[in-house]
Amino acid sequence: MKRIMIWLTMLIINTVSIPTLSSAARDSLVAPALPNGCVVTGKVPGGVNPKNAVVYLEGVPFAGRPAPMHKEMDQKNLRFTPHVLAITVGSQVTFLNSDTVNHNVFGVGADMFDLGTWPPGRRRTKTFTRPGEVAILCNVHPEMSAYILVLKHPYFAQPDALGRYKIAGVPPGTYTLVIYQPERKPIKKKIQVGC
Ligand SMILES: [Cu+2]
Repeated sequence: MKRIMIWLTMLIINTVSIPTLSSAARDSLVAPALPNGCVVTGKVPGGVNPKNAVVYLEGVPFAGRPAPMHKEMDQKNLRFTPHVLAITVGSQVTFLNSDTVNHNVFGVGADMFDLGTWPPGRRRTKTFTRPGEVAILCNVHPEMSAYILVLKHPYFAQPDALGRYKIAGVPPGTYTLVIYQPERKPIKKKIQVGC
């Protein structure tokens, strides 16, 4: 309970307006920024592994398609890296194979696909056109798994190693801040954004 209170307090303190951000700050933590708008910052609560979390806002009005991204997911030491990846709908993810064995990539969930099996050093790319959670699996190694969260808007961020996040370009309003973690219930909190 105490931990939750600390987190809520931090959330309130940290939900402040910052009219401009340096491009370096934007690049490190922020999803594709929109011009103007407010910045929502905070820190995920203890007990949440920052590497496996995605923070996003629900209920922000957003028309049209968000800017597509191009990300990579590696397969190294029989693991997908990163384990959790957040992208906008329409984005591409290139799957690498940095191991010395063949790997396969297929997806289950919001998008069902099979990129097949390929040898070390090769790569294959998939465009994600359906929003939602996609579990990424390898049929050569059943123990391998990862998650891609495909979002219809740019109001999300993946926390840094310390759990800090920044979501930029948010219009003023009342929204639900969601901390997504695969295979766990999302943590939700109403927040007021103003700047
Ligand atoms: Cu594999």
